[in-house]
Amino acid sequence: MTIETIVLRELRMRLKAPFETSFGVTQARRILLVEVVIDGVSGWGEVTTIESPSYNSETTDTAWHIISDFIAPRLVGKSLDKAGDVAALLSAIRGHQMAKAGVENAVWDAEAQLRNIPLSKLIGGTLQEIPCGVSLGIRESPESLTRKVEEELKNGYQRIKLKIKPGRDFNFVAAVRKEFPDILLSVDANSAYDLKDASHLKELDQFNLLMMEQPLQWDDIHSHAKLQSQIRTAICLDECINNAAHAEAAIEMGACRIINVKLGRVGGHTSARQVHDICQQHSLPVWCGGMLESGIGRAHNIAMSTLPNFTLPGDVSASQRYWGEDIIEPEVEVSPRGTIQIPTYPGLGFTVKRELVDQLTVRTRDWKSEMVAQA
Ligand code: OSB
Ligand code: MG
Repeated sequence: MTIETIVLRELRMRLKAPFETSFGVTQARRILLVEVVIDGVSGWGEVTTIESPSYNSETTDTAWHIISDFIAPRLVGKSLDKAGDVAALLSAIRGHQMAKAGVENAVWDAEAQLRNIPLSKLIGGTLQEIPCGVSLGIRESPESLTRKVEEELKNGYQRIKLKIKPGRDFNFVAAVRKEFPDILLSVDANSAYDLKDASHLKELDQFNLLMMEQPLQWDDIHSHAKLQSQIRTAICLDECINNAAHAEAAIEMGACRIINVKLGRVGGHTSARQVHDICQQHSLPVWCGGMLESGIGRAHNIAMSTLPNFTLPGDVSASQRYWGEDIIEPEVEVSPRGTIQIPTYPGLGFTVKRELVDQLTVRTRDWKSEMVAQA
């Protein structure tokens, strides 16, 4: 497999509705797409950074810089045996997992197409369909949140996750739980609390939540271990886990009982598989997190979610919840039972709508290997 060309594109895509987390409101996304051409075949990846360094330390612009100045020049023209070799070629670049993942995952898509198998098979996936949940942004009132939960339950989603922050937590969760006593319900704080809030967070124990996601600092595993020993609700780590070593440390410290795997945050399919395996060895369930992705990132999430230890419903939901028109065909659809069928076509199993991608693109940069340039 020779990497002939790498194309980096930035797209502007407007969300159908604003999405509020403890760190801010998102309305328009700046999406980075990576296209790699390997032995004549195009593979696609998405860089899942958000616009500001408020989820982790990466942004759309840091990823553009790292891919442009370090990743693409290192990879273009290289010959590889398999996509699994990309991570080692990039290991001298510290951090920047989302930038690396966007490129590595494009190579995975290309390899699966070249081998004529679905990407889910190439990475070792076994599930034929995956269970889906939704992540609901912070809303103005407990009543409007409860109505939104009702709507998504009617759509079939198997698990509801509520974004919370100080002042928008107890009453909101209480209202939803009162109306829906038996649903799988969880909360995600995106690092909005402090260990000093332990007794406040303990109040949420009464709502029988499936989990409480990343209540404390984005990079502080140790404090989560202290909190987990004081509350009954299972802690799920998101922001804290960037690789398999972090997962192992968190598990051994007792910092969480569940881990959310995000392909971008852990650096791509190779690392995601390692995080998955460590959790499986310790009997910890995992699920697939989301970053308001376009269809391309969503398709990669679907493939990853077929690994056998993805036993809890993920945040991978239908394209039409986010976009007027998604950039893949068919769009991602969720069945009335709250599941996504795994595509059986080679690679990602969805077609990229190139014309729409071109219309939405605001900047492009490409790298061609010398052999292609001379031809
Ligand atoms: O913590 O899961 C998160 C969106 C942006 C940043 C962080 C998170 C999220 C989501 C969105 O919860 C989930 C989705 O893509 O639907
Ligand atoms: Mg989260």
